Amino acid sequence: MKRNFIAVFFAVAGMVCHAGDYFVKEVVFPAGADSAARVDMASRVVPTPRQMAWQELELTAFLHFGINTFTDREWGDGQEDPATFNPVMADCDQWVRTLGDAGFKMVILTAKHHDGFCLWPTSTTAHSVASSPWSDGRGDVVRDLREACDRYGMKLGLYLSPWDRNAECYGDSERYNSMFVAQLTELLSNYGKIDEVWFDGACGEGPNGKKQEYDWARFKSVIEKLQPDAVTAIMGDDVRWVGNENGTGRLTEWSVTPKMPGILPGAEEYNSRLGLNDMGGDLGSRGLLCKADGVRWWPSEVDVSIRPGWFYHDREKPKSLRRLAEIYLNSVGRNSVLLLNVPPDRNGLIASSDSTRLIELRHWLDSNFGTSLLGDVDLDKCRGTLKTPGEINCVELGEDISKGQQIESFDVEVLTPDGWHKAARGTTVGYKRILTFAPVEASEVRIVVTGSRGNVTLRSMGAYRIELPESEADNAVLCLFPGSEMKPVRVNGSEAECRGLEKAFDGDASTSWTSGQSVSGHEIEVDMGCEIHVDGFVYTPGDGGGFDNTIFKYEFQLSRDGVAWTDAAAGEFGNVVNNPIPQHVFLDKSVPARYFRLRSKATVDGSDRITIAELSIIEGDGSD
Ligand code: FUL
Repeated sequence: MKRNFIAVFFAVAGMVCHAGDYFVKEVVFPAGADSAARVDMASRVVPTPRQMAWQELELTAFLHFGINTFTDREWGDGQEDPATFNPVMADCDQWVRTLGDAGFKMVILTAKHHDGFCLWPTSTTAHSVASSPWSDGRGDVVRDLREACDRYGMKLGLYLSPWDRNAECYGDSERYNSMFVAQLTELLSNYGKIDEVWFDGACGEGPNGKKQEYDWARFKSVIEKLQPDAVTAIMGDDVRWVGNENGTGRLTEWSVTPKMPGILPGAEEYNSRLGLNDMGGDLGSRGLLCKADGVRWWPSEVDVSIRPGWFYHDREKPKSLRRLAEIYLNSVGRNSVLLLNVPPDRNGLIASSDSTRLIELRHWLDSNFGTSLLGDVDLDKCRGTLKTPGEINCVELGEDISKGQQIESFDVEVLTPDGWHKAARGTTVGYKRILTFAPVEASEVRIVVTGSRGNVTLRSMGAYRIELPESEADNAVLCLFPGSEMKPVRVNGSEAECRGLEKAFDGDASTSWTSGQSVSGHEIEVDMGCEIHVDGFVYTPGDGGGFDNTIFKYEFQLSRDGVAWTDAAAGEFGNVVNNPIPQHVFLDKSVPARYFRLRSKATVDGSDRITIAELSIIEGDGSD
């Protein structure tokens, strides 16, 4: 590999250093660089010390806690009464102890979510814990968590939502940016060492449709000044969102990517020119390098909740151990850091069902990955000998990323009693890659690198015989009224428009119905054929959710006779765009009805069509 290429590089987004043969964090390709030069330069991009420290954490935890915990919502609208917030038994020690015992190395608290309610007594707004009855208005969740982290040797990160649905000045860009900087300054000055600052990408309109223009450069400089060791995530340039909220990393995951962080000027235009988006499958191939202006070390973080929603909801249950084990393999095992959300409940405690699940996860990790079956390992030769010949079904590999990310493809070969046998094939490795395969009797394992950008240096190699936990259902079973009994009556007042709507009731989320066009919203009216007690409904967006025709604002009406209607619920499917799980809406009380109407008042992308994969009615027994 060429090592004598003199690169011309410059800062796109602040500091860039050149350490010997390496480019720390980023490099811009010189004009006219050919593909070999680009690949060579990309292979010499390495993480900053703070990115390296972050990557080594592997397991980090999110704590979504706030007003939504008490209002049972995912996105508050900022109109909530601070009096609602009263976690009478709040115990940050319990949070940190639970997560520490499970092996998590950092916790990130939602100091302020989109509803604008601050979990610390800020001087910037009255919409905070200081106006709540909790601890007579003298409580401070950030302080309590800081102290607990210090007691248990846990790192602390903070989520501060740029989108603020409470701030009166939101949308008045200058004024709000100053308020946000003041909030950031309080958090980064008064609570000790902060290791990650998490800015969400969600951004809505301010009052009267005003668009808030964030001053990302100013926010970044506050962080650099007050917490220079903190990585900045998502709307930051140290840590990249993996692109989904379901716990799945890419099979091919390049930490070196041409994708430009959204906080940089011109990022949107540049990324779309290169066909790069958060959810894209390819963020780092050679083909992309050839089109790019440069690349940066911007590794992936997989954020996912232990429960269906981000905030605690009584009716939801934690994911099964099987699912969590898969999430580990698909995140940490795919060159990402896992950020697992464990939301405290209304008492201010991590629910026992969740802490039990976390302990199970720890046991599963220890018993499956605690000790490698390899004895002698020669990392230079990429091979290892089993302490005792036996069955294996998993290999774990790591590159020494202080020398960049090199491997593009590799085979895992094992020496069986019948000779060498190819057990698995992979693409990228990066900091850590875990591959599983059918159990095979082995005495030696070797990695055959079939494609690389530069010289490969392995950091670790292990072999295991892992056992995935038994599959079990993830969620509480709700009583859903049979879809086969649903008779569509009208769509937007027309019987003809009901065509195909049965796909929304067929119990198969892989089939969906899409409406015709209508700029004034949509209304679906359905006859269930008999009167039942309706407790709520479940909307499953079409094909993976995302932006396509997904309903955002809804109204739900019920009727006993199809003539007189009552308003049963109205609201928005908060966060449906990022987390397109089935959206459960529970009514305040059970309502007897035979007919229902679902109205879409707005879609997430402004589309004039709606798509429904499934629409179900939650049937109650008449008791509230
Ligand atoms: C999303 C937010 O909108 C969710 O509410 C949650 O905080 C998640 C981690 O990020 O984009």
